[in-house]
Amino acid sequence: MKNTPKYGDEIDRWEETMYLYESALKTMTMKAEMMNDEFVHRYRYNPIEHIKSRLKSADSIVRKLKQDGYDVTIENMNTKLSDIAGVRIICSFTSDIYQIAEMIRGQEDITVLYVKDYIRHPKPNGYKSYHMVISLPVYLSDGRKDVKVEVQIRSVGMDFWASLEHKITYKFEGCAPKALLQDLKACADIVDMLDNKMYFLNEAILAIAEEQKRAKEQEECESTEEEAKENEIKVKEAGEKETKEEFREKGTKENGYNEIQDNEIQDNEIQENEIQENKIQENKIQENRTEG
Ligand code: 0O2
Repeated sequence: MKNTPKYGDEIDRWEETMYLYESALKTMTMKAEMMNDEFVHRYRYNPIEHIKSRLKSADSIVRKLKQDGYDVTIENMNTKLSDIAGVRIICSFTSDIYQIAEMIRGQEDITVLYVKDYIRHPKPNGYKSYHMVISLPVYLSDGRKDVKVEVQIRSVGMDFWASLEHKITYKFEGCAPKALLQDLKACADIVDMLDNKMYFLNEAILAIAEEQKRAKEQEECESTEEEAKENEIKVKEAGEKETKEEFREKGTKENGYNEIQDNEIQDNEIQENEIQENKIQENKIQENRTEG
């Protein structure tokens, strides 16, 4: 690294600064993608619908600094603005938003500088979103730099409303007619209701799926138990049969018991049966006589 020129020697500070923000943006986007991948891998569920990222344009940076009463300098740009690098994470449900925020908070190399919860505390115009301004490290050849990134986490519904609201109100440069603003607020309330309905619908679907999974597991468990019992009986029967055969074989070997003797036993059994039948016949004749 001895002959490597320092950044300031080759490119101006603006480009270096923007390079840092761009790197931080890539890192944060990748982190969000990996969080989603982990969810899919662990729970077969993706809480993130999509991720958008943007670097604030030079025009917007200058406008915002002027608007807030600051001189347009790189120093002020780094210290007074928090959203030069912005990542927007669009989630399926409101509950996913807080889960993703927790996961971001839990990352060791991320420092949460401040949070603005416009979901629990919506803006008067109806704007809802969860904002986190974080700082994460970017590693350069001459060391580590901590860079600010604004992360906006919101639902599909909230994003739909904010995009259209931005487009509509932008045209009026802050002087939109009151009726239009009221309509936009009414739309925000509808979006809110839809978000809630979708959330409860999803909860109900998950509960049904969980119940079905449990029932299937129970069924499988019961059939395995039944199978085990059947197998036990089969094993027992096979064992008894084997013991009888072993006994017979043993007898053959030890006592000179042979097939001829086997036949003799069968003959005895037949004779015993005949005697039994004769007795039954005699009893019947006796009964008939008594009746007569
Ligand atoms: P763009 O073009 O999206 O970048 P801070 O940044 O915390 O010092 P600020 O700017 O008041 O102060 O922060 P805030 O309130 O968190 O808003 C930052 C961003 O949130 C905005 O950036 C918008 O993207 C979004 N936002 C905030 N309020 C609204 C709103 O009422 N409607 C819509 N559609 N978006 C909103 P920029 O720089 O304004 O715009």
